[in-house]
Amino acid sequence: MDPFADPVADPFEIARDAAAEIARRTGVEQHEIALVLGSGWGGTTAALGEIVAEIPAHEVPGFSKPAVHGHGGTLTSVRVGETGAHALVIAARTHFYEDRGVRAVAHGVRTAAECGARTVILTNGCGGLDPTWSTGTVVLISDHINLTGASPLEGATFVDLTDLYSSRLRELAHEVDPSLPEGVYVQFRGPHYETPAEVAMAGIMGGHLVGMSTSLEAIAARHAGLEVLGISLVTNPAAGISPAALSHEEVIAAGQAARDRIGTLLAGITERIIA
Ligand code: 8IG
Repeated sequence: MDPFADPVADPFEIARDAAAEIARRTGVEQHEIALVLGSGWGGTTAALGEIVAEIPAHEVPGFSKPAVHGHGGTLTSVRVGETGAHALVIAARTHFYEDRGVRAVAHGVRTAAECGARTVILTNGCGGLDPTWSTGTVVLISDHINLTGASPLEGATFVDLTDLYSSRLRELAHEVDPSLPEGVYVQFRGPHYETPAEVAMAGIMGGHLVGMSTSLEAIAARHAGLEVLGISLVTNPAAGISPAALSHEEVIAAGQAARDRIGTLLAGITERIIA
């Protein structure tokens, strides 16, 4: 039974239950940072450090079995590099298009906050609008345009989204790799990819990346008091940017080809943030 199917259940209480279960199963009292791994990023966990415990996500309140091939379905506690700090790696994202509602979409970052995290790194695979961004290009998210028409927040919850994608954390990421470009992420509902006309619209609006995640989670994370870093892996040129059709297989292959490089990058950034 999906706890988010009950309209009177408190989503923040479900996040507290999830955090308690994670602490019990991992033996780790506090996870100082959380990472949400999107398409293409699934192979990067081991690069972050020593794996302390790996939990099937559906055994933790509010998380479900993965809906998509290439999305892991695990929650992993990692001791980061040579530090004593722990990262919670969430390879169990719920997308808005899965129709479990915004509470399920926000659950990962709310659980991270309840686990003691101060920072969340949101990663994704996405389409790129810049034709010079070849498959495998990593882009720091500087801002977003949320085209889902939804919010993870309910009622009169007014949250400031200025500097949502922390300029401080982007500077730290640039210390690890000064060459990383930045771009505006445009979240569509999906699950279909865009038409070329929609991609052209995203560009006119000021977007550089198109995807189906991250924006709603970033809003929920800010509301939960987390500092947010967003990192995109361009797994395909957005529709109409290249003459080729889009496929999910292409996305998975791009992630596999980039695995070691993006694992090293993610580990470097995570250590820099914790230090
Ligand atoms: I991976 O081109 C991946 N996810 N909306 N568009 C959208 N989502 C994506 C894309 C893309 N590539």
